[in-house]
Amino acid sequence: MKLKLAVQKSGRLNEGSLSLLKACGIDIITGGKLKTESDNFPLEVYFLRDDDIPQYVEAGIADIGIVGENLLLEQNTSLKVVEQLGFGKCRLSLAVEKNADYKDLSYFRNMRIATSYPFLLGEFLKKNNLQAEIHEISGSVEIAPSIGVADAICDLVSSGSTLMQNGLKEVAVMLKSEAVLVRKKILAPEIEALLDKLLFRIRAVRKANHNKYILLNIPTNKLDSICKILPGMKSPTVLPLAEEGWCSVHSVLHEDDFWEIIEQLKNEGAQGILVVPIEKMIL
Ligand code: PRT
Ligand code: ZN
Repeated sequence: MKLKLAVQKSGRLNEGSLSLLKACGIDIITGGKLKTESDNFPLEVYFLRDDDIPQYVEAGIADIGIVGENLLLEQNTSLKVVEQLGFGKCRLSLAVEKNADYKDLSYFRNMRIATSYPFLLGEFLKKNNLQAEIHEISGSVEIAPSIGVADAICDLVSSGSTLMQNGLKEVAVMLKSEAVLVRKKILAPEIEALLDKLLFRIRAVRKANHNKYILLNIPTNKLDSICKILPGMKSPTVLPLAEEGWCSVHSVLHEDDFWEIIEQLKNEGAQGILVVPIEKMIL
């Protein structure tokens, strides 16, 4: 039995999905085919348009899939999100013409808003008690205001450069999104076990991406105060240096605390600080 995974064939989530598999030690042969399999993990991969992935998983043609949360919410499916994957990050935002006199959401009252996300936009307008005209278009939403078919847009934004190039400004963020792993509600026990195995690997990779291995030299008499600063997985590893009165301390830092902790370590007299990426982290 094989676990069947649907990923985007080409587009913004394709590379991230394939790199994730690679980081999990799963080799697959890619090359324009619609279906491929791994020779070192019981996995079959289907390459599809992102819009079709939720239906394929709901119908059980694939057991799991990788899609943007934005798409999942727009399609309003019953699929369960098993894991946030940390790539394909973007936001669904409302944007208006750069020179527009925008103050608050009431600006959108009775406006024509172009979007490929009519469901989410409709919900957002309802929640904010706004009546506006939703103009659904499937691509190049950002040119709608300049050609006069809409007054504003609701679209995905990541760097913001597309909005800028089209003379628009982002004025409200409706939701934040990233790629997620979704699953069919009920799976055969053997498939469920394969999914657990894959998830174990994905979590180890994701955890490693959020952490850094740190090595530093300190005067031995500073050991106590330095150990209080370093969280470590259990407690830091301490090794004596050839030079009398000095030791080397090894530990793991989370990216969120990283700069803060480095600062404190330097203030305590740490020297020769090395920071190294971690490939996998299994706790
Ligand atoms: O062919 P297929 O149907 O599979 O692909 P698609 O063209 O429908 O989707 P694709 O590849 O564009 O996007 C797939 C998913 O990537 C989306 O559903 C999001 O979850 C995620 N994602 C992340 C983005 C962006 N960032 C993004 N910036 N999807 C689209 N964009 C577009 C946006 O629509 C706008 O046109 O990029 C432009 C804005 O980018 P910036 O960087 O200029 O702000
Ligand atoms: Zn699509």
